[in-house]
Amino acid sequence: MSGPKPYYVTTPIYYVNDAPHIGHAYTTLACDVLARFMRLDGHRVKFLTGTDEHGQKVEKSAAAAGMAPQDFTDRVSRNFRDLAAAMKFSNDDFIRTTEPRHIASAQAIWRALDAAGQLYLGSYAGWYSVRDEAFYGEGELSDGPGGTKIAPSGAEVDWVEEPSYFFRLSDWEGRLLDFYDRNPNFIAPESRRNEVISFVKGGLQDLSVSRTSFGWGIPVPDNPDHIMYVWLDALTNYITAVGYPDTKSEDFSTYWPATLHMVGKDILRFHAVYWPAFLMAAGLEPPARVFAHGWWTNEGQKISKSLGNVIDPLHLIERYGLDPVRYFLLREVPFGNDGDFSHRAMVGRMNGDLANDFGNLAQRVLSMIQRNCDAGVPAPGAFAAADSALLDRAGGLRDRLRAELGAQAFHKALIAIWEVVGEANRYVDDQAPWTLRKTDPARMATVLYVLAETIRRLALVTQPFMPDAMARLLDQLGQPETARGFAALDGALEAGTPLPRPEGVFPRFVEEAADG
Ligand code: ME8
Repeated sequence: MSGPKPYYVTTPIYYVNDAPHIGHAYTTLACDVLARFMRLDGHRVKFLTGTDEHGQKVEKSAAAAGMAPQDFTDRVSRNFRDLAAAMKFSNDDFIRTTEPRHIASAQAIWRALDAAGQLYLGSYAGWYSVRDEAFYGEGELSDGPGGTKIAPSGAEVDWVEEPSYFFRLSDWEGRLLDFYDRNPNFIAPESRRNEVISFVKGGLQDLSVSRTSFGWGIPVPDNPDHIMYVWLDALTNYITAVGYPDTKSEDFSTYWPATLHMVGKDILRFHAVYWPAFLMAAGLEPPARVFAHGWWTNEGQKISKSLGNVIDPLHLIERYGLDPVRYFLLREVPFGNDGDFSHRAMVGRMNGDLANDFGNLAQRVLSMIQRNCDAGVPAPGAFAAADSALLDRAGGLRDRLRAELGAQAFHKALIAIWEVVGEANRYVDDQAPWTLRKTDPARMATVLYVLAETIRRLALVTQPFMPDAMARLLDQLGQPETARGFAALDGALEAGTPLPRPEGVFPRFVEEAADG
């Protein structure tokens, strides 16, 4: 097929045991920016998110809420959909693991693994953490209070003994190492890749892939005493959404293998070890890349329900506005590292980078045009070196962003955009169009044209990060919907285009008003 490569990006599917918080919003936001960028850049895109609804943890949460599991998951899953709408996520699909399409797909991968001789019936005796929905070896645990055992994640584990099917994970050690070797970009960032490789080199045990001590899950085909282990069920969502088991379908052939699974560092092992092993064992290709990002804390503290410091993204949006929140989350912390949310840092970015740097640039240029150029794009004369230099820098952003976002370096992409914002602000000061108005109106028109065109280019490439503010800015530049894809970067503003009265797109955060 010709044209740019199709792009398939996925978020983890979130457990419906609890309300969505800033961590969930963060992962999906990162994927949303990539999906929007790739669409604007002309790719066919599939962006998937959803909810993980089976397993012991969800069963327990439903019981604690006094609800039947299906009613409970319906309710909590709805909260995740509402979050997606509030954050303006542009996902093309929202998958729930309780849907018939997924149950069929999970049972199909089970059958494929069985047919390939990868499953056998045995019994599991060992440690299990309900919070992590994970099995742990004795050697991974430490002692907790009151004789309890604690997993590396900090979760308590219980001793479990039950009949179980096993997946022959131990057979895949060599093939996984070989796969990592041949696909150096499969796991990012680099430090995480090294962790995964040393984990696999440490030896893999066969994995328990069914449970019998509770009932909330997908029945194992031909043996309904067992339900599928929730991680085998959940990981399969990524192929369900492209039509598995119909591997000949248009969607499957277009989008599988996925371009990118975005996950938090807590669940990298499942995505970078178990998932490619399941896929290869079922005769399917592993995804091209798994990126494990870092962890958010709140004002320096671990975010947890028991500390009562969970950050509700809806409250953030209400307080600061959606675009500043989207900007902050991806600008503040180098993507891949852990980060800290603080009110101070949020307001600093909002008032500094957004209101002062970008907002003022747009507002002063567009107001000058409004007042001095008959409320329309001025006609430029010949460009001086400084003019072409600025236009070239703004025009070069598309390639720069392709590279940075190809590596999921969101913060570097934003830094690159703000370098051009800074140059444009220096250019305004150097060229002093307010002085030219009296001394050389023709040159003033050129300078204002160069600035308006620079702002148009900045607005186009910033759309994936802040879609609302940039849509308003492009409105103020008289740009129709049809001129907002990256192909528009090959064109330029047309002199004489009428421009509406400008309005600020980045309000300042005023402390008193918020505390009242
Ligand atoms: O693990 N900082 O679901 P989950 C950053 N259902 N990201 C965070 C975060 C924080 N403090 N807290 C959560 C599951 N996240 C499984 C996934 S996929 C086939 C199944 C984000 O609801 C981060 O992306 O526990 C993390 O990996 C994910 O939420 C865990 O969500």
